Amino acid sequence: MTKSALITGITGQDGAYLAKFLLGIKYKVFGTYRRSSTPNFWRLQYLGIFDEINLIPADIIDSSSIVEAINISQPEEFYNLAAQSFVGASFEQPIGTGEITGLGVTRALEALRQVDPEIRFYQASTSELYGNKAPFPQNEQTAFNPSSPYAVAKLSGYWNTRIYREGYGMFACNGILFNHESPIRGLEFVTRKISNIAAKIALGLETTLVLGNLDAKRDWGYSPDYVESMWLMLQQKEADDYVIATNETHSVKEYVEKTFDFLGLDWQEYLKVDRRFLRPLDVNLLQGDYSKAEKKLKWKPKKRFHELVEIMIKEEMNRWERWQNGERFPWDAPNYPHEANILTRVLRV
Ligand code: NAP
Ligand code: F7E
Repeated sequence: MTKSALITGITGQDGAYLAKFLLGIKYKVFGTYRRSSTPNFWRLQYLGIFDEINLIPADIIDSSSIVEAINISQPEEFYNLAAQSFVGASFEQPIGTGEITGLGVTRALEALRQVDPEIRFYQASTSELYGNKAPFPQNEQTAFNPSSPYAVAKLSGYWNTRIYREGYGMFACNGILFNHESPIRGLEFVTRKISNIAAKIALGLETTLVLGNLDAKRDWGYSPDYVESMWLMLQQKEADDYVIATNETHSVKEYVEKTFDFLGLDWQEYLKVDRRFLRPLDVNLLQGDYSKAEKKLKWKPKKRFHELVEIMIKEEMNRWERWQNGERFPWDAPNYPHEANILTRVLRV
């Protein structure tokens, strides 16, 4: 029998890859999208699945629209990927982030509890919960110490997911996912920012890459690998929480070096550091331990750091070259403002 899944956040990186994965295993896929003045479906188009998705207008800050989306789709599985997901922006919009990324989860869980508590629920939790000063590698037992308004909002989502599981017996899982990237990652995140600007530098379209904290270390994986773990969690006998990671950690500086090495360029000639990209508080070191997922879900990452860097820069070079040759296709970069024109906060001396 065909299964149905409802994905909030289908227009984002993971939502698009998860939809592609589920369609590949013959699911009927429903996805919610927010009304905006300009269409925002480029990722679904880029992956060639736009026409196969059943779209439902809904906003995670509006409970009634979530209830309606559940009633329309009648899914077996509900994947809650909707979030204000950029840590940097959570310092600029801490209240909005709490509404969407934190209370949004409560709205989704409460809608499911009231409409059909048998629907299985996946919550997109995050390694940002560990914050600073955590021992490493981090696993499901490591204490949380959130270090941003984003992480605080996600902590509320994490606990409510557990509360609805333990209190109401709902099948609700947290995937504690470490950073995962891809060529359809948002341009504000550091990996995509580096590969996009580096490709432009290589093609003479840009002169400088401007970054903030180069010493931060992250456990970076590949988004298409990670969305499979979301599905696996919802296929188990019992609901549980899982760390999804690569067990490797690398600094932002290493990411820059590897990218420029690939292009045969000396990164030191192009990189500048500007404090406008420093966060009021940053997480210094994240490194996951995915042993539980490997043991119980039989999941492990297929792509490693070096392969990820290569996939990202190759795709960006390919796109800019196609663009220079006059080809037009669904893609965000040509419409993205120069970051020098984005004023995020007053910098006090
Ligand atoms: P993303 O590309 O930023 O996508 C976020 C999605 O949420 C977009 O579809 C966005 O819609 C939607 N959204 C935002 N506000 C909403 C609202 N008020 N109502 C309904 N939808 C809303 O993020 P991602 O990288 O795919 O991540 C997916 C989820 O995993 C997020 O919850 C994120 O916090 C979490 N996570 C990500 C990572 C990672 O490294 N990627 C790691 C751990 C956890 P629009 O397109 O309209 O903006
Ligand atoms: O930053 C440093 C920055 O914005 C990574 C989200 O998906 O993963 C993501 O959060 C590091 C930070 O991702 C720049 O300070 C230096 O230390 O790519 P990012 P993130 O904050 O780790 C987690 C797991 C999530 O859950 C989130 O949703 O890179 N960094 N210079 C910079 N970061 C950015 N964005 N831009 C810079 O210029």
